[in-house]
Amino acid sequence: MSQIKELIIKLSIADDELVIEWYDGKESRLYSQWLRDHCQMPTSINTDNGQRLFSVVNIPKETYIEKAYQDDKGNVCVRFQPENHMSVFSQSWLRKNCYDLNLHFDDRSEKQKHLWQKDSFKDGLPFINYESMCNDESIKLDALRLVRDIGFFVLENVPTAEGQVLKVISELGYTRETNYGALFEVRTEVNPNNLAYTNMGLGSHTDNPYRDPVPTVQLLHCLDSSTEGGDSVLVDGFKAGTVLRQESKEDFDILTNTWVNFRFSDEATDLRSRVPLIELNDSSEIVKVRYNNRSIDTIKLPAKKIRNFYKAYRHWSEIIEREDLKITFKLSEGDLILLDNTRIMHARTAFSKKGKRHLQGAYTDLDGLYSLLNVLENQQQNG
Ligand code: NM2
Ligand code: OGA
Ligand code: ZN
Repeated sequence: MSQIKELIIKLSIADDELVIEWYDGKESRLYSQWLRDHCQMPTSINTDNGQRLFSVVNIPKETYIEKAYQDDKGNVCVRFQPENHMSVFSQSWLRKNCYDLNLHFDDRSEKQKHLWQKDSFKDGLPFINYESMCNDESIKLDALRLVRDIGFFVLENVPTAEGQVLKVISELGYTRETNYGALFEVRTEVNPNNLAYTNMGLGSHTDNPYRDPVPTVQLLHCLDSSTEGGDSVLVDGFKAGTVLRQESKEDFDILTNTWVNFRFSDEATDLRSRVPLIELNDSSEIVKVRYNNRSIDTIKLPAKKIRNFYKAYRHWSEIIEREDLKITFKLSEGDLILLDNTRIMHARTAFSKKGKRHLQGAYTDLDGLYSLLNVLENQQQNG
């Protein structure tokens, strides 16, 4: 505790801020209303679950800090008027949470990722052994970190039994059921409602952009693979987005600012969405990409925008098919690929009618996977 006591060198009040001089020379200036809003006392938060018991409108507008000092344990005591409310903050809480030294980072942003291209995998693909992942939490953590950092992994030795893809999801999160079912069979069908169910090649795409919200994780488990062709292709859509931005900021801006419609319909379904092909966060960083030439709806833009849109759209389509961005491999029986469908585009090459190719697919969502990743990382940090 004596270590914690030394975090703060000096406390003072300046206008509407609490000024903290930290042990390492850094300074924080914390706005009085922020500090009152983040009060950690049992009258302000439920101390069991950390949830706040009041709303910002309950804080008087004229709130000011009357007094601030450290008690004999080093805690920072702040008296707010006109409420006459005393808040006690630990020094470590203040250091971890003060907004001027700790901006929130966006774990979905391009900035937090290891962007990749073909030559990034010279030493092989990120494989994880299925049994090890199920039996060892540190391997599960490795797998989830791969999803966060590079956007995919390949599970090896998943038993080639029906429905295993749902078992894999139950290890990591929750199944996202759709009109295609909890699980769907990817193999050649007669009268398919989707070109995925033919032997045609499929260009690089993200799945289900016509659904809002989109399923954010896709799994494909290979049960049979004896055709010629039918190779799998992956592209890092965030990397592709950065290439587009470098080559033409104008094209990039058009795709982030223009919302387009996607649609999927069959007898029982009519799904529609309206979304940008490249989505940015509030710091203009890429957080989602979408592309699916098979299911983009009629493009209806103001006439004066159509030419420039087509220039940008063609540029984007051309980049995501570049050989130097693509990795190509053939799934073997028992392999299962899991990918971040907001980032990684996938494709497959056409395959022969001779032989058998059968994948079982399913969707889950990133929120469940990231939640488990956070829990496992917290556990690792706490001991
Ligand atoms: N399937 C395989 O998003 C798409 O339409 C791609 C999806 C039919 C569930 C295919
Ligand atoms: C899909 C798809 C790829 C494949 O089903 O969404 O893209 O390898 N399939 O068949
Ligand atoms: Zn697909």
